[in-house]
Amino acid sequence: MKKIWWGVIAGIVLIALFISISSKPKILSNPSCMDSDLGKNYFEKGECAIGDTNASDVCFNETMLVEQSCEVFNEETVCMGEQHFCNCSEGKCQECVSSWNCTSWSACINNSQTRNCTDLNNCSNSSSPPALSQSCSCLSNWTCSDWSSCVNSTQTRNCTDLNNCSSIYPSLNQSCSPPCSPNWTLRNSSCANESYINYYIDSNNCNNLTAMPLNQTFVCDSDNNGIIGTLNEDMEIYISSQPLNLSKNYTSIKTIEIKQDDMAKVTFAYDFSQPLNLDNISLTTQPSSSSIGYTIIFGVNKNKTIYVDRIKNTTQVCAKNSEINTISEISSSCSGSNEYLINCPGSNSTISCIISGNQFEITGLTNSGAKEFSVSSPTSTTTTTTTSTTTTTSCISSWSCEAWTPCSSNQQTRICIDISSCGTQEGKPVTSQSCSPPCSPNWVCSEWGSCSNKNKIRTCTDSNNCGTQEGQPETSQDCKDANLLIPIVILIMIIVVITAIIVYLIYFKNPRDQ
Ligand SMILES: [Ca+2]
Ligand SMILES: [Ca+2]
Ligand SMILES: [Ca+2]
Repeated sequence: MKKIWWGVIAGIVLIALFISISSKPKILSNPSCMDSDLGKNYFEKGECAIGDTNASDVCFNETMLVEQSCEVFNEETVCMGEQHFCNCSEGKCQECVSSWNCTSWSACINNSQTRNCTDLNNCSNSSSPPALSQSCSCLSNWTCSDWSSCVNSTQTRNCTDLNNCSSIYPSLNQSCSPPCSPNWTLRNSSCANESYINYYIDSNNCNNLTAMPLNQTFVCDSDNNGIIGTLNEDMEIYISSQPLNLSKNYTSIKTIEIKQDDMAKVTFAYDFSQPLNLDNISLTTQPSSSSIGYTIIFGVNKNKTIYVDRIKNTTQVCAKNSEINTISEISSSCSGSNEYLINCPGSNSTISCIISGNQFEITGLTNSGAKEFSVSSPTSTTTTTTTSTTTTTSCISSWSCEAWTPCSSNQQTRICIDISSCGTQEGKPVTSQSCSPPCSPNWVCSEWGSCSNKNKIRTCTDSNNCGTQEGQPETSQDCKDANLLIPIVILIMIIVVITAIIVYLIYFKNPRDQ
């Protein structure tokens, strides 16, 4: 039995030996095959040698190594090459060296910045990348927009930190003042030396005078004598039959005569509640060489009487009832607008003419000029004569004024426009004057006095001293005589008693009689 067991064990050992021999690779430590780098060592250049032949590890190209090692082939040991892909150089695979490429550092936020790095050689065994974050200190670099326009006294702007430090922002709003617009307010100087000046102040005090309206000077009556301006040498002015005297104060309505060579040429009534502006008035009459007489009065827009010399001894005049400057403005045929041919004595429309000595006396004109009318009088003569007497042919202003405004702060104004639109302020009437507000009387009356001659009186005085009788209460009254009142009452009572007795007698006594 023991021998059988030994036989089985020996068989199993033999079978295992056979299997082990047949399955093991046939790499043998063949003394005739020598590999200097001891097998498949890709990172060392080796040389495989068998007898006289040898083969070195070589780079087939940059990416492929042919690695030599001793191998069994067809039961023979040979040097066999194997393809191995790697970064091949000098007969061996080179160690992979990472080539790190990093982005630039990010903006500094919270004193830290980062970057990304990639291995350009994409080494599988790549070393750890360079530092991907670092500490930093941020310096803001603010860029701000312009301030916005001023709204509700505030303006704003936007600011950006180019370094994105996001630290404390600069101020993004501020208080402001809106741009100043001058508000030109008219003022006028007080009247001095017969003139005053309209000037302007900026009530907004912008201190910007570029658009300030120009000052304007106007005439006025600073010495309150009722006269403005100076007397033309060609004119003699008589007021209430006395020569004009500038040291006098003229008030109320007066008759004014404008004379030439002691002969009245124009007369009119003038109310000196407005000063008479002599600078506005001009008088033109025919020169000595003229064959006809004429008179032109300018600047007196009032109902007036004009005197025209009778040189030709005719009995007709042509009057022109509109502002004229030269005699040539009256047509030679007396057929122009506002022209009236008048037989003297006689009248045409509202204009009348009489002959007084060697003058025509023409009444009813408001504006004005009149000339002796002669059919044969050549126009050329007239024209020639006018040029010798007329000093100006420029535009003549014709001022028309509205009513004064109510008195306010002791001032009142009015608007005056030049109907002729001459574009000049010359001769413009005053448009501002001092005034007193309308006075309201405040009547204070005493007690009624005792009756005298059936009349009683009291005194009432105006504490405001308005100088008017307006609204004054009655100051005298008939007396209702109190002594008469008692007898009248007694008489009425007697009549009532008598009537009562009569009624009693008729209605209460009669039944008893029946
Ligand atoms: Ca080798
Ligand atoms: Ca090798
Ligand atoms: Ca004066």
